[in-house]
Amino acid sequence: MADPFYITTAISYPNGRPHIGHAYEAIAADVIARFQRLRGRRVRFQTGTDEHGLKMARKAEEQGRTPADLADEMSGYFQQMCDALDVSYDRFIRTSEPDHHRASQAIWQAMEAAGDLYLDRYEGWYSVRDEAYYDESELAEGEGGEKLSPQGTPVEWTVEESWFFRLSKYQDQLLKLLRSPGFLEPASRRNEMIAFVEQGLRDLSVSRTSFDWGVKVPGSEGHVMYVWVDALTNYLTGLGYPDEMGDLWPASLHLIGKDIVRFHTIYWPAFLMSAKLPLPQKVFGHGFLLNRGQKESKSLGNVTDPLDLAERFGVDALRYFLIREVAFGQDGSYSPEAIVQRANGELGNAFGNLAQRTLGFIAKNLDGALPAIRGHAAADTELFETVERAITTDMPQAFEALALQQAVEAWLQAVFACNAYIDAQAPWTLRKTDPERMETVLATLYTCIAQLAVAISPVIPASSAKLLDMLGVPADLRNLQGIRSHWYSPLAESDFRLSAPTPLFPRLELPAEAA
Ligand code: ME8
Repeated sequence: MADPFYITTAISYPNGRPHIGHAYEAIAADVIARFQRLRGRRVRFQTGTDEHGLKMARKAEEQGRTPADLADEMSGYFQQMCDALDVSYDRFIRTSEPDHHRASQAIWQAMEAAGDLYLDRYEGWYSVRDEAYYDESELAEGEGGEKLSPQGTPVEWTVEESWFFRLSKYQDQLLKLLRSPGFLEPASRRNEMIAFVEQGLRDLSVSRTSFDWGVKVPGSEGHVMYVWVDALTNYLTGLGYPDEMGDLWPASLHLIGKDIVRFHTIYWPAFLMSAKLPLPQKVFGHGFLLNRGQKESKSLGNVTDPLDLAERFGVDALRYFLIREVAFGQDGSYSPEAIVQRANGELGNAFGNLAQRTLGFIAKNLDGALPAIRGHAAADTELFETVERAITTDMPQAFEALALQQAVEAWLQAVFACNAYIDAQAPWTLRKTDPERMETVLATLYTCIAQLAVAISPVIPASSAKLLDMLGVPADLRNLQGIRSHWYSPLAESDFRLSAPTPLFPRLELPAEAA
């Protein structure tokens, strides 16, 4: 049995409704989780909401409600988004849940037992938007002369009694970790983190006393944990920490956005080192998704609800677009036109039509009976080899390397090869001239289409399942092992009959305002 695979997304702040960046991260993680399941690995996939901290407390105050009430409402939208986008999580964690408070207090006590926590006074800059402390030297100046964090958010001067974590003690170990290949990807994000550690780490303020919306510090009246201490611990909570976590820890992959790499590759490993727990195998910082090249914001009035996009264009069209369009790790841009163009051109014309033509032809001319393979011509062998290479080598290698866009490109090349084959073999002509050859051509296409449907299922799960249902491929064959070779013959000999296919990817029209 291959190693189990534990994947997590960041947990989102439920201080508002989910935006396209949240959808992007959840979908990307889901594609990776589904690919690993397809490979036969035991997968655990966790996502959720990060409900504590000053940002949540202030937003609730602004709205005249309690933070718990705000979190309850908004967390529901995040979970609904995941469900609507076919995100196959095993646990949707909320950090307000009792088992999470218990886990956070346990890791705190482990860090305390290691001698890594001490009480002192914090004086410095804090950004509520980032929930982050910054050094004076990191700050920039805004247009009106005000101080801004490196992320461009406002900072406020904070003075409080606080617990501190001995981050400085872990400097050398962290440098070694950051330099080890594979821990932080893409590699382009490594230098910035290495430089940050090299300039010297200061101990980290890890509790607050000026508000109480958080996990209580054990044995320290009036202190709640700094929100990132509890937030990061969510990755352990979901596995049962502090009880036995089974074989899923350390996590195989923490998938996060580029703005929170520091928390995941410096603070988190240091907390784990202190608590004497194994370190995650990989942290991947994906890029940001922009709306026509611009950051979405209320003032620009370009905030898009991801569920509106899914409703307008279809869940699978949106999922396909996001994975296909953006080189994973880099920033990307989306627009209705770009979604429509990819969906119509690649899903509709290239793959959907291929399936439609082939299945329709079999339904009409062979009464739905699966054609028999009667000997191979060179063109058939060549197509089989092309598809096989895509689904057993190129796509898995790309998915493993988290080169998600390349995995889809490899798939698309194989789809194009099938289209070239159907045009060259012209089964509609063979029907009259050589019906036996026609059957072989259709059987070849049928096999390749089923294999390609399985291989792309992590990206477009619902359409893929619909197609595999139409093709009559049994559930136990819908994995990379199951469709390897010779799986077709028993099916062709069974009395399964294809029905006339229904369209998989209805043609999308551009919304009026964009056309
Ligand atoms: O950072 N494009 O929560 P969050 C792509 N609670 N990804 C984006 C994005 C965009 N435009 N905007 C945000 C937090 N993200 C913390 C995480 S983890 C223990 C705690 C990503 O709601 C962002 O990078 O601000 C992060 O990975 C995720 O969305 C949640 O962001």
